[in-house]
Amino acid sequence: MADEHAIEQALAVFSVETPSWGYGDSGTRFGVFPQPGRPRDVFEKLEDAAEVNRLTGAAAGVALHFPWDAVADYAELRACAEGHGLHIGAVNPNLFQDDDYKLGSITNPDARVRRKALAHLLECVEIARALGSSAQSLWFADGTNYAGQDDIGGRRERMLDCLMELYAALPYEQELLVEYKPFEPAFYATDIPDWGSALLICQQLGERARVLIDLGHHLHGTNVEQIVSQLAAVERLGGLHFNNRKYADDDLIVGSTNPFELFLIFCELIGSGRALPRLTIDQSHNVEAKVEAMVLSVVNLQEAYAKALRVDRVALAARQLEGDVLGGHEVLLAAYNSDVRPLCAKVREARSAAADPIAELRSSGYLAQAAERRAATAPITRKART
Ligand code: PSV
Ligand code: MN
Repeated sequence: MADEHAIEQALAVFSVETPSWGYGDSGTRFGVFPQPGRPRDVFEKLEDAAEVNRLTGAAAGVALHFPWDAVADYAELRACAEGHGLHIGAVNPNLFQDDDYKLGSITNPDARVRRKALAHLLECVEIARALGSSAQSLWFADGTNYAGQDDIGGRRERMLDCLMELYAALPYEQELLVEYKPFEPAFYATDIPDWGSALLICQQLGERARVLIDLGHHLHGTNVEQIVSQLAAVERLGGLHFNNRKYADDDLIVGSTNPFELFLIFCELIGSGRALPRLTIDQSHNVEAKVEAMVLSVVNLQEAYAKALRVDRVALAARQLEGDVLGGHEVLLAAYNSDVRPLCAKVREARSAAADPIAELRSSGYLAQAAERRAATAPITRKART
């Protein structure tokens, strides 16, 4: 059994970024069901993020999405975050909603569209600088729906040209995270379909370009923890986007469908012997209560990490050396089946957070108060936005 004190120390500094887009209105293409009191601008999203951090003690970073979170005064936004005890996490440029991007953004056959996409990426570098963010987190919806629609190799070259310009403009403190996804919204050839493609791009760009793994971005049966291990080994694991899925990119609460996979991912992160990379929740809540969903996701992450910390690595290595196939598996199961809830509650309390964050959220009246306050005021962004 691993040393409990060391586990507590590791849990005490565990932290995950929550996504601004997970707090606001979102849904599916079939409908959006607005929730009473939902935040209407980035300032109100920060209020909700601060509540998640207050309850869990492990969510001080907030990832932002632009232009969704655009404001006129980034110094004001940064000060607002800091006033809540938060900091701005990764900046996520959005190159998937503008009409111009119908045939792609940085891969578009039209040079004008590519320049527009690059200009947005460069704008996000400046936004990150103003907000004190240390990462650009890139996901491209680019791809084709039909064979012959565009030249696959040509698209890759156009993409690399743009990304090389972006990389050259990155200040030293910013890293570049590159996400991949096999399909959706493109259904024939997504331009960065898998971790190998993302890695090749990163290797071409430079050492501050790393791959970001989103748990919802794999075909069924993919061994995600093995990808974690491979990328960590070559120091190209930039981070993870946590969510859970049953079918495709479902963006459900972390650990709700496949908690064992989550545990195994943390086992590989710890086993790599490196510091944890940037960890971010990437969820979009449709019918579930948004703040509660976020709190539960952080709690599930804390518990998965705690279980992985409990793996008896000496015993595991011994079983593996002996060729004891199920012996090693049993060592993992012993940690996975242990009850880490009291330990996590203790660590949260030591961080001045809640022993039982969900119960505390429900009894605190936070949501009702936020709804009342927001109903009585105009969103701040309307005033601040250009
Ligand atoms: C795309 O599915 C994605 O995972 C990317 O990370 C985006 O930035 C995020 O979702 C929100 O749209
Ligand atoms: Mn993602």
